[in-house]
Amino acid sequence: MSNSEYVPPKVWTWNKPNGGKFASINRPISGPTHDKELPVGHHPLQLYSQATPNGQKVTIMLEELLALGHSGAEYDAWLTRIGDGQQFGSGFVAINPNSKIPALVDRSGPAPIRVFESGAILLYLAEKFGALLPTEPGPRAECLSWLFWQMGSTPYLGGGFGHFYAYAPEKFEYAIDRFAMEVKRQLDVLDRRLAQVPYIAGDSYTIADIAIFPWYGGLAKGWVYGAAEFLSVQEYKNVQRWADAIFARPAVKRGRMVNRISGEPSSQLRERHDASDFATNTQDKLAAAS
Ligand SMILES: N[C@@H](CCC(=O)N[C@@H](CS)C(=O)NCC(=O)O)C(=O)O
Repeated sequence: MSNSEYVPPKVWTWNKPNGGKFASINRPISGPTHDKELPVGHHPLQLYSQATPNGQKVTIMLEELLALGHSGAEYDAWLTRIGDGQQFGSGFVAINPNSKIPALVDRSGPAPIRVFESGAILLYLAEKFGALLPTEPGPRAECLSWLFWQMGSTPYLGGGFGHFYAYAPEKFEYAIDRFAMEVKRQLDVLDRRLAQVPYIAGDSYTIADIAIFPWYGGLAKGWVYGAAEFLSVQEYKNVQRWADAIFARPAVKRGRMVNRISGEPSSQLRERHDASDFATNTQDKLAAAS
């Protein structure tokens, strides 16, 4: 496949795999591919997810809420293996018609409430527990502006830069240049903001930090796409300082482990059903016990 020879046909048709890393799960149609009910645990909140940056936002939020003493934030985190297409099971599609993790069901009330889209989940939880979202109109607007900034900006980092830098079957200079430029611009937006304030929304830690950290903190720390050197991330000193401060939080460390299926076995808590699971059910402990 040579990109320079490609002439788009009059009408696009889905007649061949595109060869990219996720070719086997990409489809131009939505809806379930198979019947599969979702498991339900005992806690009020049921999360179906994987520890990608979007998944981490929610598990970090839930661990932060529990650390603040909100026992109603107890949750079961079920692993949804997106590489295996589990997001296309009928039960998953019923709670997220967009077939993407994370998806949450709140079963604490008379009828279950489904929430999908990580930004909507963060907002739902912040409002439900009255936490990590300022109540004053000005700070609240600032927090929500940055939350929605993340939701709108990150597709250029993930679907744009990450896809062409790390996953596409060939390296296309045009695409990598275009998205590297945009991602560096985004990092500069954050760096200038964080030169003025300790946290993204101002003086306090909020859902804006929780939304932005797994992507841009992860990029700054070299965890995302292995692109730290390529993007000269060490230049963004304020982003680095902020990322270090967020990563130092125990709830952030725990949240990053939940539904993780790669990396050090001791960092992988594939399913979380109880706070004690962090001490007893990580992959290293399970391997030692078997
Ligand atoms: N805007 C969505 C994006 C979610 C998303 O892209 N999830 C990815 C993992 S990070 C996924 O489930 N991919 C599986 C697929 O596309 O089939 C959100 O923030 O929740």
